[in-house]
Amino acid sequence: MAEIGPNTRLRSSVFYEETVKEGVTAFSPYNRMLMPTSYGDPMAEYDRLINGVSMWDVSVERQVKIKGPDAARIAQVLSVRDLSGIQVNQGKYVPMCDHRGVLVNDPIVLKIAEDEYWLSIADKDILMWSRAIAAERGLRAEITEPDVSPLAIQGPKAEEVAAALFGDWVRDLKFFWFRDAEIDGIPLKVARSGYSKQGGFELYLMDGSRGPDLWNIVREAGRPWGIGPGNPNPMERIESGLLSFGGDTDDNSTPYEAMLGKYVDLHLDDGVVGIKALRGIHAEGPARHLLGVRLEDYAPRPGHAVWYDVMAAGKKAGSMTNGCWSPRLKQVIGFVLVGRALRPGDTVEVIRNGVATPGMLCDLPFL
Ligand code: THG
Repeated sequence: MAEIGPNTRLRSSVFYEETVKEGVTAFSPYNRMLMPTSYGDPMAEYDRLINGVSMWDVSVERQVKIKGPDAARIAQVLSVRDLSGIQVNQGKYVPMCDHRGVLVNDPIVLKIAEDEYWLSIADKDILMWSRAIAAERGLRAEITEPDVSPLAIQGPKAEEVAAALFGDWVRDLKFFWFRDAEIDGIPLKVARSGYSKQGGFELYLMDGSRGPDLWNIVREAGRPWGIGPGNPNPMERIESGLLSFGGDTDDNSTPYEAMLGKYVDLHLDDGVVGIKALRGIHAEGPARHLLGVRLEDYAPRPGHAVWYDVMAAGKKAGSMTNGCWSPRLKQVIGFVLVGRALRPGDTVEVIRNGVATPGMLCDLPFL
């Protein structure tokens, strides 16, 4: 087999060696790193997430650390959601837009201290973006990528594993809130969060040299509940209606077209990047929207497909941005990005590898 990197343009996860020992079989590029996307048995990985507990190397969710007197203002200027009420030790899911009101990211913003915020980002260079916006505005803060690597524990048994690791206080953590913790001298922030609707925690590892130690400590603690490796699971996230920035969005997607309209606060001041454009887009009504589609395809098939043509009344009406076999609905499902004229209940055809499959549009989430 051929080798790829690692080098300065393809950074290695601090959990990389452990994921290799676990038998990782696939990766996806993300923030100039590789995110594990399978360990070779998709149905077992899905089952652990739905019924048990799964541990994920999500260190590709890099942190952009903003520290300095203007940190709060910089976080707000970059976010189209009102951050004025955020408390220290709280996170919020926020859309970030460019000056056109087009999404550039959907991070979790963590308030670490009065003068320190982290943006826990999806795939795009927000370090460069943040530095440029802050400098152009004359705002004062250091903006860096810290040595922080999230490890997620997800699934209905995740709370048991987190309680075994840290104590019962984790049971009282509210969604997106976090606390400092230490295990075997490893510095962490423990948050109730994660990219699934099955519940769970994220351990923000703050010392990359301890990556293998942390992986093995979590693996051991989770053994009674059958923990095993997994990853942000395409089947579960599609069933649950979670957005994949860059997967379900393109270079024209606004928050209103990406199910994130409820996180836009149009009353924010004009200094917030994109807010003026969003006021106009909101008044006019967005051109497209994301809906679900249920295909007349009842054959379980592994894998996960993206950006197929969607036809309505014989004309191209948009794209199916993702699609998968749904183990719980026992049908192929996906998201479609289509014009606003198309509504739930309408029928379409999705062209996959030259073959048209009929389907019906529906609301999200599926489950
Ligand atoms: N964890 C961390 N950082 C991340 C992600 C993560 N950065 C990038 C990416 N994922 C951001 N995307 C999401 C998308 C959805 C959610 C979290 C991160 C999410 N949404 C809930 C929902 O839609 O129901 C709650 C949102 C709310 O109402 O506030 O959890 O996974 N560290």
